[in-house]
Amino acid sequence: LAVFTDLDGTLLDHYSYEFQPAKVSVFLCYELGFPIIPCTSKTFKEIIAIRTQLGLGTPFIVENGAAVFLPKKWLKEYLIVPVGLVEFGEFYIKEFGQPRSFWLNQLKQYANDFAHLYKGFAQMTNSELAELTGLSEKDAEKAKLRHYSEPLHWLGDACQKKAFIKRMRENGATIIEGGRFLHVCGDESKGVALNWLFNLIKHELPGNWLSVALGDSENDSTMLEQADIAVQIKSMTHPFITLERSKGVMRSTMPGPTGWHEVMMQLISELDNHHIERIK
Ligand code: 2M8
Ligand code: MG
Repeated sequence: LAVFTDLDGTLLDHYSYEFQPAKVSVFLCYELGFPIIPCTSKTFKEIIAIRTQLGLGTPFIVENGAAVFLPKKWLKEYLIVPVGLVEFGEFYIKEFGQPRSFWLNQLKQYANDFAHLYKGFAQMTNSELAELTGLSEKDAEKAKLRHYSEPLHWLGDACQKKAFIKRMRENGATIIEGGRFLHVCGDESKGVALNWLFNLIKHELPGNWLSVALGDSENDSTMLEQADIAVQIKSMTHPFITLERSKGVMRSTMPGPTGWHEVMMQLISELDNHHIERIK
């Protein structure tokens, strides 16, 4: 089982960014050899800090599917030869997104009349962002170090938001909603990045792989549509998002990491029974 997981509001608590309630099931995944692959709107710098805390050596997906980072060590372990990837320190990168500067430019050029209705990460100080999110100033600084997208704190009403989204769409942007912010980016998505990475895993790693995707917000819908098993984690800020998939969706009754633990324990025991049934 390859576990593709959103972080904020899913594996991490919406307010405290802690993952403690899911610790047991995270370690159970390690034991079972299930790679945990963060697929998040967070930046490279933010994930580097989190994967150290979680003890992860697996690939990860940044800024809502804009790029997949593959650790050189991980590629070597599975004898994977990186073809057509960009080299970056200890990683190889598969890029799907355009540079953030492009989107900052589009905002200025085509949505200047909306400028009073939002505040983007580029316009915020570390302490302002920390205040808005509950991140520490150090972590807020990491969230501001973006490469492919610009999150906006929306200050206008729903009607103005609709008009803004329409304008940006007309100019080639995709606007997706996370737990707190509107993200301005291109047509990359968590779903496309998941597919690319899961195909690599299926082809290069031994075993019969299934993918599970866990997420809590609209920006997770594309990965939830793509995965073999979709899990919706109850959100602290909004109701469950609508999915079009014909295959079933599992839903947690608890939010954040408590819900992650709840569903993963259920899934692991079901896979176990299924496995035992097949052996019988
Ligand atoms: C932003 O992402 C969340 C994800 O749901 C949001 O839109 O509310 C990100 O851009 C991320 O970099 C940051 O850590 C997070 C903080 O809440 O906000
Ligand atoms: Mg989330």
